[in-house]
Amino acid sequence: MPTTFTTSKIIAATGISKELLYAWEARYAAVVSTQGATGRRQYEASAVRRIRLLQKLVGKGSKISSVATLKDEELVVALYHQSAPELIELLNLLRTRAFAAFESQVAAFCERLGVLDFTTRIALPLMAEVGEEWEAGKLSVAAEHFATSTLRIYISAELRITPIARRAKTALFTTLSDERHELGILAAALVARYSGWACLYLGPNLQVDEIIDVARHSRPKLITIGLTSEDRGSAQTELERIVDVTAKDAIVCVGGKGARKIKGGARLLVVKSIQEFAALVGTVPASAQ
Ligand code: B12
Repeated sequence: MPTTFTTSKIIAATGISKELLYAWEARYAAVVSTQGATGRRQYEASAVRRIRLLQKLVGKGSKISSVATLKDEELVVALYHQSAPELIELLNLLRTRAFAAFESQVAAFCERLGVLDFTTRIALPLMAEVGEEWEAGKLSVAAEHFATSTLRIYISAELRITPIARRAKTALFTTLSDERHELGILAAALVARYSGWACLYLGPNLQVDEIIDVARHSRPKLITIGLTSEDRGSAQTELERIVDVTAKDAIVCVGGKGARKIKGGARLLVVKSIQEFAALVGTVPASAQ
C-alpha cells in the first residue's frame, strides 16, 4: 500500500500552516487529498516535495495562482530556469542515468563559470533538488551517490589548489560524530578559501574531543560545523563545549538544516545559508596581520 500523509505530517515536514495548506488545496488545487477511513484528509507522500517547491517559488515572488497547476517537473524548471539553466540540464542527465555526460558537463561548467560560482549557484541547489527527488523515489540511490561523489571530487580539488596567503588565518571544517552529510562544509570551506582563509578541512563525522584536540593544536580563528540532522538533541551541548574550551578569540559557526534549532551566543554563530557564511568570512579579516 502506498504511504500517505495526514495533515499534521505534511505540516511537520514542510512548515506550512494548516490554513495555507487548505487554501492552496481548496482555492487553487495546488495539492490534492483524499478522505481516509477515519474521514481525515490523506495526502500522497509526493505532496511534501510539491509543497516545498511551491513554497520556494512563492518565496521568490511567484503568485500561487500562476504556478498551482504546474506539474512537479515544471515547478523545478520555473524555479531555476532563469537563475541556473545548468541545474536543470544536470538534473535531467541524472534522471536519465547519463552519468558520463553528467560528469563532462560538471567539468565544462566549472571551466566556464569557475568552481566557486558553480558550487554556490548550481551544485548546492542541485544537490538539494537531488535530495528531494531521491526522497520522493524519483531518482535512484545510485544517481544521488554519483552526483554527490562527482561534486565532492571537483570541490575538493579546487580547495586544494586555491593558493593561500602566507599569514592567512586558519578556519577548521568538520561535522559532529555520526553526521555524515558533508557537502555543506565542503562548499563553506571553498568559500572561505576564496576569501583568503587557510582551510583545515577535516571531513565529516568527528567526536567533539577530537575537534577540541585539533583546535588546541592548530588554533583556528573559525571553527565551522555542519549540522544536517534535525533531531540531534545533544548538538547544543556539544557545540557549547567546543566554544568553552577553545581560544577566546575563536568563533564557532554552525550551518545546515539542523542548525536552525541551535541557540547562538557571543562566540557561537548560527549561519542560515552559504551566502550568509560568505558574508561572515568576507568581513572577518583572513590575514593575521
Ligand atoms: C546525500 C544524502 C546523504 C549522503 C551524504 C553524502 C555526503 N558525503 O554528504 C549519505 C548517503 C551518507 C546519507 C546518509 C544518511 N542520511 Co542523508 N541525505 C542525503 C540527501 C539525499 C541530500 C543531502 C545533501 O547533501 N544535500 C545537499 C546540500 C547541499 O543541501 P542541504 O543539506 O539542504 O544544505 C543546504 C543548507 O542547509 C546549507 N548548508 C548545509 N550544511 C551547511 C554547513 C554550513 C557551515 C553552512 C554555512 C551551510 C550549510 O547549504 C545547502 C545549500 O543551501 C538528503 C535528502 C534531502 N532532501 O536533503 C538526505 C537526508 C539529509 N539524510 C537523512 C538521513 C536520516 C540520513 C541517514 C541517517 C539515514 C538515511 N535515511 O539515509 C544516513 C546517515 C547519516 C549520518 N549518520 O550522518 C535525512 C535527514 C533527516 C533529518 N531531518 O534529520 C534526509 C533529509 C533524508 C530523509 N528525509 O530521510 N545521506
